Amino acid sequence: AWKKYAAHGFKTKEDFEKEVVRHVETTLARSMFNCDEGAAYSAASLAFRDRLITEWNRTQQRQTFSDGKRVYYLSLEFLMGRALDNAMLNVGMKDVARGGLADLGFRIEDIIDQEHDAALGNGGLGRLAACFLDSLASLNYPAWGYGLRYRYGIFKQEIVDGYQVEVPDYWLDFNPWEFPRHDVTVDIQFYGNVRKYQDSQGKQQVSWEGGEIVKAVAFDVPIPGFDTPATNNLRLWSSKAASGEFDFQKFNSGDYESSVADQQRAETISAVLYPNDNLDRGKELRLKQQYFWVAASLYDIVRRFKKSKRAWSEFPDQVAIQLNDTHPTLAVVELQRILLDLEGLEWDEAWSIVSQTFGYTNHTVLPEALEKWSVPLFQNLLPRHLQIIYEINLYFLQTVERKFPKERDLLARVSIIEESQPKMVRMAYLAIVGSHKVNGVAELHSDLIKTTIFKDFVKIFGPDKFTNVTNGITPRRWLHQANPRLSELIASKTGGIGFLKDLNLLNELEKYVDDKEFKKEWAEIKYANKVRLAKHIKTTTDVTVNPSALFDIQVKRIHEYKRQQMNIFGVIHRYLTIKNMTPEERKKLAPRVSIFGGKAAPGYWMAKTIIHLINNVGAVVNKDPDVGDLLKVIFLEDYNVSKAEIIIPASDISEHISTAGTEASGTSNMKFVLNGGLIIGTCDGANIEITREIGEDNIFLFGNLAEDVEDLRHSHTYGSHTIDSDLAKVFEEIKKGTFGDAGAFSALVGAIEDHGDYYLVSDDFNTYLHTQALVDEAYKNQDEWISKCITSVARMGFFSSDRCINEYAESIWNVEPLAPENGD
Ligand code: 26Q
Repeated sequence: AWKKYAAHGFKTKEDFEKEVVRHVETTLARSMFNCDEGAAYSAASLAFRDRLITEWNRTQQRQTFSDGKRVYYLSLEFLMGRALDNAMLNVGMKDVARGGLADLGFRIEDIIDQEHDAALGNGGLGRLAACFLDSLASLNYPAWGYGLRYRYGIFKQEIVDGYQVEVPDYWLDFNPWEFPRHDVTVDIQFYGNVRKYQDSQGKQQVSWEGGEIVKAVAFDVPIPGFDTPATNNLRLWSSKAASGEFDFQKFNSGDYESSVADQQRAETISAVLYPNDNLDRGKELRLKQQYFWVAASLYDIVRRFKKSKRAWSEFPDQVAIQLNDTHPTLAVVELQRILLDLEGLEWDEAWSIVSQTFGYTNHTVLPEALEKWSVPLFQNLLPRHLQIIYEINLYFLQTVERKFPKERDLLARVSIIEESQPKMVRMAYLAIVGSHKVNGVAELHSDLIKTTIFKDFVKIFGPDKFTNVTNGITPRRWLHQANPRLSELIASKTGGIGFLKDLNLLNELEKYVDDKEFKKEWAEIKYANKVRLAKHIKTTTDVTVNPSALFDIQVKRIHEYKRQQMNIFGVIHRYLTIKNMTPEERKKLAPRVSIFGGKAAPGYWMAKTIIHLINNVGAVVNKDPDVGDLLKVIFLEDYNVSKAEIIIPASDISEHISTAGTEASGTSNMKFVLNGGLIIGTCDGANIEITREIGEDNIFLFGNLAEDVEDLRHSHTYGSHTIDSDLAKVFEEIKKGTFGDAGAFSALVGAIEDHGDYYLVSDDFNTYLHTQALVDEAYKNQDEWISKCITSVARMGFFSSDRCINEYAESIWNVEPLAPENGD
């Protein structure tokens, strides 16, 4: 199958070279004599892009002619990372390109490295959307992604004197992977008012009038599937002033500046990705972004449906729309508005179509992350939508009342409108009422939402509306692309690269758990990956680390619930222990490199304090001659997708240590294990299912369970809260000023000592240290350690995003793959 599609790619490296030269000399208008790596990257990308276009068009045609159901994945975030390497591997032409580039005097790695990440997301939720696109295309599903084309993605993080500094990520200078569709535009309305009137037939009509119009312009990004010609589309909307908006009156009367200001105001909508993850702050511009994107996407989806000339009742048979968290929930209201106000359907008929079309995925139980919008803000920006929400709520509450008469408290609890001051629209409740399925992203999380935040809705709708789809990751990027040598070794033992499409084939590796030669190669690859990361650490931080040391990595967004603070307190404890040892005792210790990475939301002061502490501890530890190689502490600047591809394959152990019940799933846990690293973690999110799959001997679990968290918190507040004695010693050292001005860290320590230790750092600290000691011991027996790694990788098949997407397709979307025809 691999070779079958080669005809659509380049036949030889000479073919490819020719295309690169052509693009350098014509598209880029440069001469080959001054073709630098940047130009070579652009030309190579254009050459691959050209190859994708044919299949992209054929895929769209195939979808149109087959006239079947399509899936639309609505996400405000798509954390795509780099495209060139991925395109080369998915098309299966990387070796050809390597040869061609070499002939032109370039190393392919250097060319790949020129690309700026497409960083249109914060973290897990955005990267999940990107993995899903890869699986949807690779499995031949007729699917579209819809998102926003931010001019600025997630900020670039710089570390200055130990502090995080945010720098704008301007990434669109030249992006060969997007196609502007200046002919695909939608006018989007905001503000204005609602008028009700009787039409000539005496029918009640509603019209939304006045306000302002902003134009949405489509930009399309091809999504190549792996080992299939199927190439799907990711459509990103960009905002600009509607033509009428550019006010010629003002312009002619000399008020040039204010007409330019109007222009800029329109462009502001798609200007910047909000850098908060797991935190809701009701900013009007964010709501504008949501409506702008949702309205443009629905217009597009409805337009496509209408071309088929089917009855509206068939809409849910043709269209499945998945809401990635509550961010696109306005789509529910917008579709109801289209059917009601514009298409003239009756309420009940429209609502039945709407609620059969949508599915809603929840990604969090954290109360501060649950989206709410103030009613006055809504009223001003989207007056008609607010009316429709009130009506949806009225009908919903009436059915609840009928089913559970006398339960007045229940009505107040489940109302989409929170009766607060000001009143608030609860987006998660709206999403539940407007969808036919609601899913969590790991078993524990899906159980938790049913028993806590959405408990009342399970009672109202019954348990079948709520389901679980455990997250997954694409093995193409997170194994084949990030860890080519390991992928090659696995291919050599499992009968080729088939495992990249059927990850359960990894099972074959269990045969080699005791194979000396295989284990030697395995260890060599891990070591080489660590050398590669050590080099990166040296060039970016100027710290020399020993690749033979145990690499202990925690990379993810910085959040108190993810407990990077517990990790760094543990590191301080290790440092103090080393300082108190005799030279003989030190010789018995396993050298360790503690590596951190991740961005803090710019307004999240406590998270920034954690980064500051990590850097200050590093500054002290890394230059202490008593410690030497035994401990190094590294904070890697600007963690992103392309850096993850270097970092993850180099881990011996990684940390997934959230307070039990707080991390919905986690997905980097899966990436680390798939790359032959072990994990230390709590019984939270997907860690639990990872344990079930790989076996509890192959994971270092510790800490209190989710079911006990509530009682522990209660006892902190109403009982006596004594701090773990080892943690108390760590705090003493911080307070002495060993790691710089103690005042800088008083809030971090105070949150645990004086303010209830909401995330249970002290409760879990002792077992965390104890478990880290077990890790040290286990690492000393390399032979057994490697066996654990191999066994774990062999059992990771379940965590492919292909499995995950097939589950969505079957249990939520009811869509089938559309295989390319023979000879296609
Ligand atoms: C909400 C309102 C206003 C502004 C921003 C937001 C916002 C933005 C991003 C809220 C949440 C997010 C992102 C959440 C997220 O990344 N959640 C993670 O999703 C992963 C994929 O399911 C899970 O693995 C993680 O456990 C979960 O934390």
